[in-house]
Amino acid sequence: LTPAEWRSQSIYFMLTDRFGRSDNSTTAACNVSDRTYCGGSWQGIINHLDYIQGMGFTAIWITPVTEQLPQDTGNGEAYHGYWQQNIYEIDSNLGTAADLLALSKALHARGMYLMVDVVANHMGYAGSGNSVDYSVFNPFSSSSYFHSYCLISNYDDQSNVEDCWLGDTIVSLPDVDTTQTAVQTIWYDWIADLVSNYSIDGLRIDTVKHVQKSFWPGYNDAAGVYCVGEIFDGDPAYTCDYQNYMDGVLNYPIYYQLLYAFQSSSGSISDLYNMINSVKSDCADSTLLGNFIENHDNPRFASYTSDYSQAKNVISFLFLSDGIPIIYSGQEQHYSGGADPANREATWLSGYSTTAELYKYIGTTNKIRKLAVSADSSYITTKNVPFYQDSHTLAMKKGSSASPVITVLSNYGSSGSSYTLSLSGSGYSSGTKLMEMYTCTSVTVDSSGNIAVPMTSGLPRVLMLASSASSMCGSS
Ligand code: ABC
Ligand code: CA
Repeated sequence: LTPAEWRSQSIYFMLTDRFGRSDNSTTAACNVSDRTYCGGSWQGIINHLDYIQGMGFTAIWITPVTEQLPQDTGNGEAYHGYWQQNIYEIDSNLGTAADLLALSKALHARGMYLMVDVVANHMGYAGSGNSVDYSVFNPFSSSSYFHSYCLISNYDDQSNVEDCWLGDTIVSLPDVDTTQTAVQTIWYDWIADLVSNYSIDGLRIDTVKHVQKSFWPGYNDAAGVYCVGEIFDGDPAYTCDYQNYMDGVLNYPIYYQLLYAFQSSSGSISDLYNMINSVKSDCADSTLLGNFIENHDNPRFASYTSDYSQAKNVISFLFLSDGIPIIYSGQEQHYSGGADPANREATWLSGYSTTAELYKYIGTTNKIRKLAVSADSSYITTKNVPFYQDSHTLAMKKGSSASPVITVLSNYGSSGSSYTLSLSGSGYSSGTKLMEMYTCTSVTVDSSGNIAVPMTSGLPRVLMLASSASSMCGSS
């Protein structure tokens, strides 16, 4: 799938080991602090595709599929998939090659897509950097394929970040010397084969900032599908530059400001407002970024605030601003685990409830976004414009200038009062009939061009042309 085709998708991300089990158990124990395999599998994902599609997702992103270090280390097992030793075999803890292929086919049969996480920066070894037995790796079975051992010690020094090793003295992440032509050839051939063998539609690329930039265009080309890179950094100037070397990047700059703005009613709306504009100007194309508020490396949103309205505001932002929305499995169940490994709860322990409040909210929000895409052919490529802010409220518009979708967010939380926000600056002319999509409330633009937005309980509001809204709200 091309970058242009990915723009309108929405992605559900899971650790394969933690989403669904082949036996469909909803009670099998998974003690996150053990950091061991809990029994999730590719077949388990196949078994629960209705649950994912029921929220409106059109794609899934799964953790790496390659064969991992086999030990139970002081840091646990390689259940997350980022400690590979043999890139030509798959992790048998997660299933067989036939199972992975079956997952790809099952998705395609539903018109859905498969994104796979891949690692080029390192392999994994149970032991300190001085003790590595390189013969366990396939390929790269000698130290000559690697940068010499040093742990990353200074994130402000880019050559230290690229040439030294991630990991610690318990599990080393031997750092592949990606500047060697022979290494580049191996990786480029490998990624082309992986994509073709499993009919993969997109890639999430791990540890992008730990590899020299010039490595990535060749990798992205060889993959031949949309690639979104992980650059774990909140500075838009730093992170966006990588979009000059691959199709898209995970939107860490927005992640932090979105979290800070909505984790409490005193969060800064203006910092988020400004960051929307910074990302738009620093990134080559903000509509190809991957938007998220949770992942397996950071504490869950609900660990910062248990408030459902604040959780809904960040979800609405992810879906209705520029970029591809990504929801991390368990977010729809309002899971609240803190830092790694607590944020890696098994989804099956929720019983896959489809009546959970955020499960339903995500479904509605996916519908609104799909409606916006189908009603306005320029919606998905037109850049989002923030146009109103006060200390608790942000309004933004996206789509054709004649009929943008307007999203109004607030950080008051569920105890927020009911009031009418007189919203100016939308660009809609007086008399235009709009529909508020979460409540199906009709609103007519007044004679001064203002919109009387009915706010309550800190909930998000989304307005679009009433004439486009009939499939969700009936005829107006
Ligand atoms: C293991 C244990 C954990 C233990 C940890 C020390 O070691 O399991 O319990 O706490 C995998 C596993 C992890 C495992 C690691 C290391 O391997 O999933 O459980 O942790 O063995 C990716 C993946 C991630 C994966 C790896 C490794 C990479 O998403 O799941 O981890 O393949 C760095 C990397 C980033 C990496 C992340 C975990 O570490 O750059 O690729 N993620 C700063 C740095 C970042 C750094 C980040 C976290 O800290 O700049 O580069 O990410 O360590 C903002 C700044 C940011 C700053 C943050 C903290 O603050 O703008 O730059 O990030 O304001
Ligand atoms: Ca490196």
